[in-house]
Amino acid sequence: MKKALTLCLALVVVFACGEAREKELHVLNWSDYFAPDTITNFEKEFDCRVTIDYIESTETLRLKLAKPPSGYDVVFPSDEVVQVLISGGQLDPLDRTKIANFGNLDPRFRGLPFDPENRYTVPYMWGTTGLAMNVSKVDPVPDSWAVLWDPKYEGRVTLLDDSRDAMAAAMFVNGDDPHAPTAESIARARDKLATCRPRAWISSVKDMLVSGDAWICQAFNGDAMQAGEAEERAGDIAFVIPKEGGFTWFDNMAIAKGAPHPDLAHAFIDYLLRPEVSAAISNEVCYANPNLAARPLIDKAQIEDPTIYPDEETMGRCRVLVEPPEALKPLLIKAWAEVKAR
Ligand code: N2P
Repeated sequence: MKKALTLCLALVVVFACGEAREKELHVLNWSDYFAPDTITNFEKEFDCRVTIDYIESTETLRLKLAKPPSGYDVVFPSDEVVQVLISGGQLDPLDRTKIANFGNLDPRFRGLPFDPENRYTVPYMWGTTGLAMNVSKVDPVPDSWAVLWDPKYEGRVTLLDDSRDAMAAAMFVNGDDPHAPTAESIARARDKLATCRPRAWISSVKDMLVSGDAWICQAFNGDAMQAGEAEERAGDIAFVIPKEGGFTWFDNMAIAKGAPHPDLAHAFIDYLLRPEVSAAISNEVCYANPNLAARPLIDKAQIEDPTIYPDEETMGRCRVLVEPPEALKPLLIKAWAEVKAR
């Protein structure tokens, strides 16, 4: 009897600990990428605590997930890194029976080439990378990446803290193709970046644009829009895709390998796919939303805004930056380290 009691007690303790562990969720996401109540509502409904770490670049995400288990549950990788994470065993496959709201997604955004059966990833938001600027300070509105090197704006520009994006801007200015890098074009981009005097290498540019510290930023379209919505900057912020070209990207939700709280992780992804939750996020963060069921709830002004949903001509000038060939990766890493060390 005593033995049986002890066993029962032990089971209760194990069960309770398991439950307690399920009450936490560790998220790794880009900044300014949820609505103010997205997390608090989830915490209330699922009676749990969510902790969020923020990434500034795809490299940061790659590093944080490099040696599973990373301790993260839900992570938000961009298209370019998904295949590397899958083949490196850094993501756990999704259990789609736990993501009933997957069906809310626009079929056009399902099965994208980096995860053709959505075994590991579910689309979150998509957007473009171009130039955000404060038009009360920048005149005329530039149409080229070259403005980042204009001495008139020295110390007032920022570049993304991401080797691919920053090097790509330099490659465009050098007349090189960022979609087909070579050892020579990487060296030229490094030298070009070395002559740039940015205020900061930063990916979350909203605050610097709003405060007026930065006037021209290599930026994601939604971050520019968010800055333009701040009272201090109303009407001041423009976003352009330079004539040389910009970038399109698709961000995703995924579960990190060995995630400590897989059930809650699935519940979180499913929650983020609810039409009202998803629409509230894009209404706040101003990124294009692949959730078809959310569309009727998205502000009409957003749906009609070509900065968020670009027209065909603009989309034609934007391309997805794909992973560089393996052989060039060490060169890119070294070149970037040299740029940042200056
Ligand atoms: C959100 C940044 C979007 C991430 N602030 C770009 N992939």
